[in-house]
Amino acid sequence: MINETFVASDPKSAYDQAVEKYGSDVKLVSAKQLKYDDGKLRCEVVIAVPKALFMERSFGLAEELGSSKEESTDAEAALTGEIGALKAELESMKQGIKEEILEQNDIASEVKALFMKKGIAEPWLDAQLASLIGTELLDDKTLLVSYLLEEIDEALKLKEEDLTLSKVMMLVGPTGVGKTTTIAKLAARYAYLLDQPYRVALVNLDSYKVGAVEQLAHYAQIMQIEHIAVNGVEEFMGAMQRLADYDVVLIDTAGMSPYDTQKFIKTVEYVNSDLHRAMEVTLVLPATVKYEDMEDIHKNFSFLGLDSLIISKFDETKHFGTLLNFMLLYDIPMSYFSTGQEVPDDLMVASKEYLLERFIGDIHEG
Ligand SMILES: Nc1nc2c(ncn2[C@@H]2O[C@H](COP(=O)(O)OP(=O)(O)OP(=O)(O)O)[C@@H](O)[C@H]2O)c(=O)[nH]1
Ligand SMILES: [Mg+2]
Repeated sequence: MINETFVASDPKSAYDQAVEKYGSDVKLVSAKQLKYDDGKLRCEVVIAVPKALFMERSFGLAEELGSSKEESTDAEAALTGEIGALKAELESMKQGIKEEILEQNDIASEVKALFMKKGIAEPWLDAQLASLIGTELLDDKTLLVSYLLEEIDEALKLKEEDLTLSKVMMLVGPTGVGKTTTIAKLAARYAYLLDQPYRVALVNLDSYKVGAVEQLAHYAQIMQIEHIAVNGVEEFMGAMQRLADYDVVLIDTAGMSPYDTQKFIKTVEYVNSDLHRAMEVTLVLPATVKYEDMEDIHKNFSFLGLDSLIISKFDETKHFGTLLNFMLLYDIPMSYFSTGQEVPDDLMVASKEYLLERFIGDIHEG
């Protein structure tokens, strides 16, 4: 394997460069932030790739050695370029015609406006409506609304709770979204509330917030379960070794604003440490998430390799469109919903019906 370093202003962008060059199977070795000679902070992300792939993508060697294709001539290249331009022009004309048809259709316009008002993004709606041109769905409002709801239902993914496997779950997310409270609820669920009791331990990686250790330790004490606060990757690996026999290990992390590069880099180190156990990284996202923040949250947290989504603060809003939008765009399966402040009661296994019922209620209110 060869290590290659990518540099950008934030870790996700540096990682994206690596993915663009090598595809999504790149192995992340490390990520750190450095002050360069020009005084600017930059992130260096190191990835490992097989030597042959490195040679091919960096120097085109494999192609040179293995290819017997003749070089295309200038004339061929010009022709290919022209055909490409024509195709693009045709595509844009087709797009224009579709937009016009939809704009002239009152039912499509009305339903689109309704879904947009409830938080569903325009590009997703446009794509759905364009695929319906020429069908009777565009002539009937009720049918069209049902169709779009079905499409949303189909696009939502669930992460089923598997009670047969032991699990390590790390909860990450913006500040104050309910990570620690949800960990306490999950701990109670696994330790006491299921048919069979599981051996549960809590690990705290939040060395930033004053009182963070005490907050989790307090829950651990009430529930009489193991609790370890660690600082640094070495200590984390040691703790995980000590907890090797536990069925469920829940890891709490520091809340991070999408602009907290230092904390992200630290968390990447934890995520990539060699635990000898699969770890599920779960983003805790509040149902109240703002549309403007969604993209930044996804951009930064997806860098940690998100396996699932816990939706918190379900009780704090009646409007779920923005949240649905997040899932339509980013395709991360939902595992649990947090529906209030009460530990352990206000937690439920994620349910499409529960979420969609609320969204439909909101749609019917107009
Ligand atoms: N209404 C409501 N409040 C919640 C929910 N989950 C957590 N909270 C409250 O949100 C506040 C923050 O919860 P924490 O669990 O400390 O959040 P956190 O993500 O661990 O916060 P940081 O560690 O500071 O990033 C507390 O007052 C919780 O009681 C929920 O589902 N609904
Ligand atoms: Mg916390």
